[in-house]
Amino acid sequence: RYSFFPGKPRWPKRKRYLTYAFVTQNNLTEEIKRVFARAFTRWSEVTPLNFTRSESLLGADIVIGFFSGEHGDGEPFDGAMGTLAHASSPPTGMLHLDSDEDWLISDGGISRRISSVTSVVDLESVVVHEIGHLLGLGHSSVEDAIMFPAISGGHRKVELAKDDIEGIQHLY
Ligand code: TQI
Ligand code: ZN
Repeated sequence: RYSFFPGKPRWPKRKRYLTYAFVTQNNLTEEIKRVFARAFTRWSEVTPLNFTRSESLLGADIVIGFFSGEHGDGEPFDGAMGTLAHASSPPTGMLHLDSDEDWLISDGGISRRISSVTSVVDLESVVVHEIGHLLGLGHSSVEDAIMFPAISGGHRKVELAKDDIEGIQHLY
């Protein structure tokens, strides 16, 4: 079953429009930005929340970036595999991804790697999971849930399960 963080933190009721911005030093392609847009849409379809991309980092509710190793938040990334990404719980919005993963970008059936290391990790799958954390969901014990804390290498799992939807609709 779904779970929440201690104290059940969530974005405040008055905030139905959340903005997200990408850190500028990453220079992400539109193709990669579309992966994030699709992942946000999966959650906005089942909640009253709306996500819009902001060109300005200042004032953005959610800041997204790829980082390698130590990157200033006390939770360094660890190279290929191990930790893939981490996100804060509401009402802080940071989504960090480990740039040392061999991220798989699936867009319209075409898959491509953006880095050169060994095991591939599907970017959209990880982003959908991390957005769940950003919105206040903890891990789920239901194996086919997005919030289940395991995913097989190269596997794509992007559709919210009934359990994810029930969890997020309990919060929003
Ligand atoms: N990062 C962990 C995660 O997002 C960070 C974490 C560990 C965590 N314990 C936690 C977050 C407890 C909230 C509460 O789960 S990760 C997956 C998996 C990771 C793991 O890099 O290990 C996904 C990121 F395991 F589900 F596949 C994304 Cl999808
Ligand atoms: Zn998780």
